[in-house]
Amino acid sequence: MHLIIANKLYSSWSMRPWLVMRAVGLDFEETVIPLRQPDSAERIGQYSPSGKVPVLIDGDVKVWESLAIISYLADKYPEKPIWPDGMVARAHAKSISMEMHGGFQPLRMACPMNLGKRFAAPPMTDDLKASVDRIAEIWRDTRARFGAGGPYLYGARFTAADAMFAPVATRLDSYSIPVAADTRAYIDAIYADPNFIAWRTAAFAEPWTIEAYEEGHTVIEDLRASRG
Ligand SMILES: N[C@@H](CCC(=O)N[C@@H](CS)C(=O)NCC(=O)O)C(=O)O
Repeated sequence: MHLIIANKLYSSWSMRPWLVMRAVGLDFEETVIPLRQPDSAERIGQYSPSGKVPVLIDGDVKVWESLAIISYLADKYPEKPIWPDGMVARAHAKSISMEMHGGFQPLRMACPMNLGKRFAAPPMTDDLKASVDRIAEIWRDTRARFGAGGPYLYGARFTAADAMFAPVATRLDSYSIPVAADTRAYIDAIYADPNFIAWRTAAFAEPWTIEAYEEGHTVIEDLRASRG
């Protein structure tokens, strides 16, 4: 299988299926196409009918859209624990994953993923606060119902739902958004995940900085400079 993704520093949609594939130990080749380069659109277009990444190529099969890729992998490898065990937990995990995929625009617009910097908190508009409150509620409710056995949403195992929310967790941290202790604990679980650490280490090593994604935010710390 071949997963085509964009910058690990900035591309939250790319991170999601990559984390799932790593979490369940799938072998795959990856190609990183950096965004905002003169040939980015042409290179992505060679693989992706939507002109966006991630896209998964598996022989004759081409799957785009992050959640469709995860869904395809779960169909292809039913023995792999991509979703949590049990119909009820799986239905719940798919509900919150799809809510994430289609929602939280105020957070996504105000706080684009950037693993390399820590920024001052943006103005907390009503819309942004509603997004953050709903995310905290989802994590709290999911962990209370299903998470007793470990630090992830459904307990000891990192599932597709954790992959969908991983770049949400990093945004809350990157943009210094105040959160309750249980929300912080879940963010810390994502930062401690070995596959996430591998992704972030590779992100820090990337040569590209895209100013357009960084302007308008007050930098508190350049993590690539201090730890990269
Ligand atoms: N809904 C899509 C979103 C994909 C998306 O927006 N990808 C961005 C990178 S994170 C992209 O390919 N942008 C192309 C560009 O900016 O030229 C998914 O879930 O995969």
